[in-house]
Amino acid sequence: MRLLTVAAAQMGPIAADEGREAVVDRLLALMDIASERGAELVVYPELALTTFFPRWHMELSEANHYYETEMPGPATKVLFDEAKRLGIGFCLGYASLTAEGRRFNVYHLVDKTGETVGIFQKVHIPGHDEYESWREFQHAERHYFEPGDDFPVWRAFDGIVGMAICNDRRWPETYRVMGMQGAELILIGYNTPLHYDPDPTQNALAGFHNALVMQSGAYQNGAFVVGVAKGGIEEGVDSLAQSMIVAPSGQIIAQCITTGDEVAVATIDLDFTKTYKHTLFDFAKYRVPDAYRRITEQTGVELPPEKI
Ligand code: CDV
Repeated sequence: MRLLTVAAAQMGPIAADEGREAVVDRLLALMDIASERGAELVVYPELALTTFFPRWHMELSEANHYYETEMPGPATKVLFDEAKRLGIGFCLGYASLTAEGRRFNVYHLVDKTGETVGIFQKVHIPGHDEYESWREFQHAERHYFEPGDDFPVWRAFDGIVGMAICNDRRWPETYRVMGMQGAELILIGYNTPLHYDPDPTQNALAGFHNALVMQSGAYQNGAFVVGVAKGGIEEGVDSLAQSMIVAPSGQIIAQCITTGDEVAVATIDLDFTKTYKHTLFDFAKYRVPDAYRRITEQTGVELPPEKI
């Protein structure tokens, strides 16, 4: 058995004028609760240090204060220090502005000693680039972020760990690319408004779709998934909560019940992934790459070789 106690540290709204120090205090409080409940890894949401600023369209230069230019930085170092003191790892979502001026929506995985394991850059950037006046609120992520181009996995926490951010979770290849690298634990942070302007008929299905994609991704790749929301009404926009921990069976084994700051904890056995990876989803035995290649030849739609 390879037991690991993981915590989904859901957050309620972060106000636009809530300073980094106040937000980090909330993250520390969640970390302490997770640690008291035995967690060895605490997972925070997407953009966990700021409000979800892509709901507004502004000049990039006006948005710079929403980005981190270093991690840890002056306000976040205490999080790394406390994690090291408690011997707990964490995964933190934030907006990153690199020294070269590149902007990414990232997830940063830190081990129990406070050392960085890896940084993932969100691949599927949803929404739009230009201001769109017909929307109730903007979802201008394509204005604020460029896409990453890979779903790597890392050896950490005695297992194989991958990361994804929000819209990535709706795409099967997100899980499959990591699954093909043996991912046993997939960490996902999200901010999902309950109102979807391009097609409001989907509004009532937000919770269903959230569970559907994460439960399917876990099951079809024999992996645990930890999905963590920033929920509740933030700057007038209501967002889905329902953070959850999903087993390779596709079953939800822990779930948040509020829309605010809350911790859901589960002790998982990473060896349980074999129950699916070595049976129904034995990729080496049952996948038929030639069939995918034939489809590619017939349709002309090319898949990169590593994805088939
Ligand atoms: N932050 C996100 O990526 N949100 C998206 C939008 C499209 C609602 C999501 O897939 O949840």
